[in-house]
Amino acid sequence: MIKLLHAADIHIGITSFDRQVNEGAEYVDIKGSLSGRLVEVAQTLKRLTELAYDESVDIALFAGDIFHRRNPWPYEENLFARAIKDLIDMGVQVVVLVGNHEITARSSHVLDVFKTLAGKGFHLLENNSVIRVETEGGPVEIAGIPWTTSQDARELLGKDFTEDGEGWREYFSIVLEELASKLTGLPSVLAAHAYVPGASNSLRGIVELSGKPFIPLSLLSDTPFDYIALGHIHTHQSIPAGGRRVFYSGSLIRTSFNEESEEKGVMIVEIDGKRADFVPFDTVRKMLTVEIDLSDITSEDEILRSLQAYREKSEGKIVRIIFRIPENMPAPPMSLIREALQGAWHIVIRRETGESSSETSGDFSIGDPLEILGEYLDNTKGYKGSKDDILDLARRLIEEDM
Ligand SMILES: [Mn+2]
Repeated sequence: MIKLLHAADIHIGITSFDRQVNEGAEYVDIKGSLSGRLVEVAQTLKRLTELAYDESVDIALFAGDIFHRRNPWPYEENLFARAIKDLIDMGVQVVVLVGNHEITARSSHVLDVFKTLAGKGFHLLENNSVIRVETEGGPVEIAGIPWTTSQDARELLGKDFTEDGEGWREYFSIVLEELASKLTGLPSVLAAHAYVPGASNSLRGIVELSGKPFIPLSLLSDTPFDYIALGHIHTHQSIPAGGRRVFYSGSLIRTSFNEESEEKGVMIVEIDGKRADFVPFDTVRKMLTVEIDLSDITSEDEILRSLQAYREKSEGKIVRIIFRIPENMPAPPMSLIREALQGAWHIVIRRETGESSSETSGDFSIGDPLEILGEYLDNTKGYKGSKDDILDLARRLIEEDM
């Protein structure tokens, strides 16, 4: 039996809902205070390697977006390097697929540095290809489809390519056919960093796909792979594709309030067997949304009491407070909220009146990033003429950024 650990979307370096901490030096190799969310990622990666050991897995497959930024700090790279080393030391073959967060406009990307480990138990899937991986349980063939851009599709299909469902179907059917033709009948896995139709995000529902690169389900159902390991969508889920085992492992930590109620973890799979289990991790920071209606509450004492009811529940969590609030009333002061929920890890305030809503994180007010960018372009020499184009590009980047 050949055992696979499938993880994705680790996003090392993500700093949303962060705060600085002084502990965690045993996980992250820098001096002084450091990002608490980075420590969380490090602890979870540690759990991942322990699970790989306990389960005696043969292969650890990371289906893209290891890093959050295209230019991570050296200590963030070090974190992943250590995980690779731990896995290789215990005889696990490490396979890494390139995700959209790793891709740059240049031909080089952040995962390049790990290529020096090729042949030592490390394998990088950076273009559509099939590799053969020798494991203690026997050989396996792993096909990879890294994050795909319109440019990739245009290179293959020329100017016939259109950025819509038909275009992507044509592109991926050629890619999948070619990958399948390279298989020799060994146990096989397909790893893809991509959208597939029907995939959902637990709060927002089915992910909107118009214009985005996606692999049609019927193409996945028709492939011969024993297991399909997906990355990109952060909600862990099984994708119904003609009885095939197709899974998003989901992100390793909670990255937005859409994921508040989700478990985070990895898949443990017998490639040539039946097992495909999700294993949740307890090292992942929890989130809590609290809704308070202020239309009848006015005195600070009452507000304090209504918040204090959540004191215990909010302990150590990333807390979002939604105040339903009459139009002209200000949100309660942050100092009052902090006093009521002292043990909360990070507090985000959302103010909802009948017509509008706005969000405050800590003491800082966050506007719509596109609005802020627009304002910057208006006030900076040389950008005025191209404002709309830049905003359009930024909008696409933000939409892709998951
Ligand atoms: Mn992604």
